[in-house]
Amino acid sequence: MKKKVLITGASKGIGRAIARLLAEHDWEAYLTARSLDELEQLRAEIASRFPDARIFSLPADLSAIESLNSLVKRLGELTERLDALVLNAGVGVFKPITEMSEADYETVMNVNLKGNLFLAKELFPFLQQSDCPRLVGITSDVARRTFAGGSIYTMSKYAQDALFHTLRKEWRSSGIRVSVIMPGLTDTSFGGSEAGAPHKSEWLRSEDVASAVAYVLHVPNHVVIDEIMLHPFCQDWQP
Ligand code: NJP
Repeated sequence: MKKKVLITGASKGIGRAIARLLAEHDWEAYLTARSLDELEQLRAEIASRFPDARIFSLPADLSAIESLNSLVKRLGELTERLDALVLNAGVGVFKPITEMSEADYETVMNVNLKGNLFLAKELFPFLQQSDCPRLVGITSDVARRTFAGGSIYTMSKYAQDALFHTLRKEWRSSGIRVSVIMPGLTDTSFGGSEAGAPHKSEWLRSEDVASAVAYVLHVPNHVVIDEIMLHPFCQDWQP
């Protein structure tokens, strides 16, 4: 029986790499992000490599509760069970606090916090149907450090860390193993930047973070990996 995973932010970057790797490991994958075209392109690519793959595109805007609820409804028409939930979608706005607007705050918090919180809440019944459910949150090393120009994004990642730690405590009695992965600089198009730009050549690849997710999901049932922090060696990380 294939294990089933829902991956948020699967259209690009790290989420896309997670989807590819878990499909290689024969997971049935439910992929969500706003861009249906990119999800469908990924689904087609995986299907061409693995003819037995079961991949579903479920577009949704996680910052909008109606869209999130519609995603959960469509998922419920396809499956009652999830063995894993990978909460990876995230956005950032980077500028000094003196230039931050309320709209910037809402852009970041509505995805990174509200979306994660309420999607986790709505998918709890699906996870309960699994004999070894796992939740993986992709946060950031900025859940443990601050930097100038990163106020709202950093606040959201510290708060995500608190959310996942709370979920670990609240859902332990339901058997849900909660893991947090904190990547450092990763070569994606995050924040509207250019993936593959020369200055990112030594950064983590999306595939490096995906490997950490696969590791966390493939440990024996009696094991839970609480946290993984990974950096490119070129990043001199300081708390
Ligand atoms: O970013 P990117 P990454 N509703 O921009 C989706 C963390 N991280 O892969 O909606 C639903 O390539 C978006 O899809 P779409 C970071 O904080 C990264 O680098 O179609 N989905 C896309 O699939 C984040 O939590 C770095 O545009 C929404 C995905 O989110 C995670 O890693 C460093 C959405 C973002 O893909 C993945 O980021 C670090 C919405 N409203 C932590 N808005 C790094 N890259 O350096 C966006 O420490 N998405």
